[in-house]
Amino acid sequence: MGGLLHGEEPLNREPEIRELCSMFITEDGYDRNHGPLPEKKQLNSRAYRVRIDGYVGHPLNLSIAKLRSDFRQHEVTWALQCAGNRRHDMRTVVKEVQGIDWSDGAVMNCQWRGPLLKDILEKAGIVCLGADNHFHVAFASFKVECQDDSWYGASIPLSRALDPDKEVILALEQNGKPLSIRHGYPVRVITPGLAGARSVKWLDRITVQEEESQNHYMQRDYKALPPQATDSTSAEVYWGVTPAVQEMPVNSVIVGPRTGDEIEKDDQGYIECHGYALPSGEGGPVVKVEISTDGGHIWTEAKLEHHEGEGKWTWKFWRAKVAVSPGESRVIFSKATDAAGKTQPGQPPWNLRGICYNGYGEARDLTLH
Ligand SMILES: Nc1nc2c(c(=O)[nH]1)N[C@H]1C(S)=C(S)[C@@H](COP(=O)(O)O)O[C@H]1N2
Ligand SMILES: [Mo]
Repeated sequence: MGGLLHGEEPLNREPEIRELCSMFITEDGYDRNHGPLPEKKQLNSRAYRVRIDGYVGHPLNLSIAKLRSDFRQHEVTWALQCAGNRRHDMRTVVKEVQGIDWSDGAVMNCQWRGPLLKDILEKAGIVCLGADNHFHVAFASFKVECQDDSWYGASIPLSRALDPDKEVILALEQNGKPLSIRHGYPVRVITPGLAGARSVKWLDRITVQEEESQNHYMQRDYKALPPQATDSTSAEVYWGVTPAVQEMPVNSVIVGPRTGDEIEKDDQGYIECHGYALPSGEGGPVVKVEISTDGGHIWTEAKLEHHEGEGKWTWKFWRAKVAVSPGESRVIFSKATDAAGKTQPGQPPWNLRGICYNGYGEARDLTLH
């Protein structure tokens, strides 16, 4: 495990970006933890149970064996990302923020496999709540104490959980193998399109309820506060009125060259650049990536690579040859657009926690020979 270690306790790290992007299906994903990893003995897959309760006809306690054998297994490939991915750019391009200094590697494009949450809720006898209900499905893990709460939790709208097109699953496998402890063994929620914070690891309990999860990480973190919240004190009045982040925005990152690189042009005066792009939570796949070498005036379309298993939730690798005049302090921007027409803004509004940053992808301070 190389890469950029942001902290050992709790474990927070991201792979080196070029290594991360050397494969379409990510093997060594980033780690984001708000508390310690549970101990192996807490995760004995024979004793493990997931409780399903709340507004259901008959609460269930499902073993891992049952999750595997009593339900159809569904596979989805999704680029799971932390809402704090690219926080470094918001901090340096816009203004200082609070939080781990994630670069561009808090994302992993993996195959996830397990039963659909919808099938499990139906087995528990989801109570008829009417089409326009505003219920939520809350996920909780009580295995370890977190930094700002005694447990970890999140929720998603019930309507999303029941929509088969949203492919919300309880993942038992990642890339064809049982989950690793780091990524939630023996079972984690997988919520394609949403902030990674909603994909609760070491899942203990699923509750259908009227209100959102009341966990700290749902109520007082992972919210894009308005710019008027400039420090912890001024943020106080905004936590309760700002919606929790769910869908992630369309995004792109330049993986090569990187900020500060020195590069040589080819015989025709071009340089190669490449990177990844992510669709918005609602509108994948990415259908276009454009590159600008003049500060965002003229854009050149990049080539999109095709990979087996790509789809509406996956990332997209892109590659472009662009002309850049020789000299120092050169800047390249990237801009992605998805099938729904969602496109990256030059600079999104600043928010205190530096989440959901999706300003143009960028490589700055390039020296060109
Ligand atoms: N139980 C638990 N689940 C959790 C977290 C956590 O700290 N504890 N972190 C969340 C956040 S903020 C993210 S971005 C993802 C990270 O998943 P990973 O560590 O597998 O990359 O898990 C989510 N699920
Ligand atoms: Mo996260």
